[in-house]
Amino acid sequence: MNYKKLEQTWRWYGPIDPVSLQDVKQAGATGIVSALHHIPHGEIWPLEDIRERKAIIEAAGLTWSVVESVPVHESIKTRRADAEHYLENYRTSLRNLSKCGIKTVCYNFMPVLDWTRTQLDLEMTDGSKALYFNWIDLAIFDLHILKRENAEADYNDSILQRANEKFAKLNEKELADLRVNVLMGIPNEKEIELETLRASIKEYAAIGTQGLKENLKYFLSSIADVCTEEGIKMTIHPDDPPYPILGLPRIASTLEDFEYIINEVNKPFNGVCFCTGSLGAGMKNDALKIFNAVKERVYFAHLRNVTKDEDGSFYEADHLGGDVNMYEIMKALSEENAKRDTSIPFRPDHGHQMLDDLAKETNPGYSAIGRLRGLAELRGLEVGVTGNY
Ligand code: DNO
Repeated sequence: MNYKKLEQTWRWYGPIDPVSLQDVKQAGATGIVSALHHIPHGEIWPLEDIRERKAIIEAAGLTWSVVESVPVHESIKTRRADAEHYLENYRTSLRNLSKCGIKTVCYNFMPVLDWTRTQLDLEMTDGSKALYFNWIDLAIFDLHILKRENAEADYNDSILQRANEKFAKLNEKELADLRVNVLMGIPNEKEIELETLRASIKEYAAIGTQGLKENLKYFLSSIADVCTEEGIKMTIHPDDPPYPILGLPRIASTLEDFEYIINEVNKPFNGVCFCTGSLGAGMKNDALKIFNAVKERVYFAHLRNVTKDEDGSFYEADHLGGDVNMYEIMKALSEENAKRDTSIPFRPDHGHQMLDDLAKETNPGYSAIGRLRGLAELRGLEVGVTGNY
């Protein structure tokens, strides 16, 4: 096979990121994944702001390869009366990005919350720290902090019992930390308030899973012409974790979900951000099988790993450890990449907080050294898999 190299990218939160562009270069990435986090969700991304960010990235000798994310406003996901206004704004933001030559966009369609974890500093045996999702802690949040009606019905007896036992021993600080961790969003973006979450849960209960699927279809159909004209590729990020939590519907979690998404709006612009960590957290998900089903539409990849326990709780493992067989994924991704005109960008998604970063202020999952390790391992794996030195 005539292999070519994947594009090595790195998520950068912009000038406020404690990791500098020079750090990124030293890690060996060439592409940047970035977003305008200072623009409130739903507002138009102005041309000047896009140009400014692009100039900063290029001045460092790097390329702005992917936007992650142009957030989809809640009014679109729930298709409220003002959805059309936000769709028009979204199309304008896409046109502005295209004018600057940025053509790959990541987004998600998760209700209210982006990724969810219950702990951000689970200590590994080597002393590094990882992000953690634990069902018992989620149940404590749900029952005792959020106090959601009928929440008990969503947990099995064993989880409920352990949650109640653990709750009885938690102090105020531990409870406050749990609340912050679950509600935490993207660095420098607005945090979700408990009251907003409660109201959203009600709103989404009325919409349901099928309703949310229809709303995604509506969103994709509404941006299809702009994306096709401008040559923009949209990539939907899987739900993280890939199952319903807190009574909220999920629609981008399984093989069937992705087949639905692609088949319902079957046009080349409608693509997938293949995230091994998010998909790998699903007990029934086979990441390789999902990749093979959607590979022609994979325009961006997040490579990371998870280790699950029998409850389905998981921690973020080393990139080449955990439940996802990264060797198989890298092989399949490299084979798909060989067929493309332009390389598929991937980024080492998350990393452990380790070495000097343990003493630094870092964005959860996005410290420098853990990702540097991840990228180095993945880059080596790619050379090993392809023989393309
Ligand atoms: C977490 C990320 C997500 C992702 C968005 C994409 O670390 O993978 O926040 O960027 O869900 O829209």
